[in-house]
Amino acid sequence: MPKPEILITGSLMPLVHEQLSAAYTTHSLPAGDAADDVLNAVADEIRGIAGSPARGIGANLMDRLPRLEIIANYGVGYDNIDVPHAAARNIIVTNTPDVLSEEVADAAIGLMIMTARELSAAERWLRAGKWKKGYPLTRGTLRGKRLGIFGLGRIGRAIAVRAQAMGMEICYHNRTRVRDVPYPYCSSLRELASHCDVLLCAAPGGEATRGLINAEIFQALGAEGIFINIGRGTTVDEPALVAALQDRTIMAAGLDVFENEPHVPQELMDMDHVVLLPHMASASVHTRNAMAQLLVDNLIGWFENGAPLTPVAETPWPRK
Ligand code: A2R
Repeated sequence: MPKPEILITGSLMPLVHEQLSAAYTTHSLPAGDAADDVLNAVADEIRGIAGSPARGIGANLMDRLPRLEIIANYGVGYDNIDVPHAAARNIIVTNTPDVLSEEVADAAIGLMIMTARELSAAERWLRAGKWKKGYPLTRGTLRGKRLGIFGLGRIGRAIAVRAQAMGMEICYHNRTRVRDVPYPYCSSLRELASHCDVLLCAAPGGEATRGLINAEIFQALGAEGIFINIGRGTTVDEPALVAALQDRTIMAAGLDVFENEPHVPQELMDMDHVVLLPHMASASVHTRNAMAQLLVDNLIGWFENGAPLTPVAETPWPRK
């Protein structure tokens, strides 16, 4: 039997390249026009994709790969993939849940503290030699504050546990109420925003959440409110967020994700009451290796044992 041929759509952790090239025939998909040369040469043989989150995998690419069976995505979010199209073609999509939840939750808490207590602005102040002038007391605090989590899934729950240990009250909004948590449920995002002091987005991207966090939500969060996003930038109406920060509709924001990465609007760069991170919540060597290993194990599980480890809900295995 010839080895399965795998397309790698971007630069991934070294272990992915090492393990996949040891077990399979691999092909890297370059950026730009050079991609066509690779596809012209190998498209008919590709049975699996190791997917970089930085690259979209749309219907066009899938339909150039007639033997494609599985797309193993590097990341828990998979809004870079046209999953309905994959499902329609019986292509399995896998992601990397759980192995990053604690790391992302750590980063979310760090970002929340940085934002409320102005830690990065204070460090800039010190480095500018201004300590003697005394840094102003921060208006923001997490003492006595309520955290509203939009997306109480694996990551959201890990954040809630930490925030509760810090003395914060928790409330949340999902489409479906979670039965096994003690936190109050808000039946809409707007209700959540008006009920909390810190609104934290840990929901997935994609069409179902696009632009949901908009001017109305910032209005509901209010002038003492803080917005934190470690989910996806597309969930936010970014111009509305810029306006809400500029006119102080909300107090501050901490953002690890943006609508059009790696582009960050200059207006956000120019404001001191915003903390900006380069989509790095899961980005430790430890956790990225765990994610990379799960990606590889999904491909091995499929090609060696006929069962992926972590298929996404839209492409369940065994098939329904
Ligand atoms: O709505 P539900 O009951 O399916 O709850 C999910 C919630 N969620 C939403 N809530 C309100 N409106 C929506 N349109 C909506 N879509 C999803 O987000 C669930 O509680 C949560 C997602 O949790 P998990 O599926 O366990 O994902 P995980 O591992 O926590 O990662 C969340 C996201 C990733 O998709 C990446 O974008 C980012 O964090 O790294």
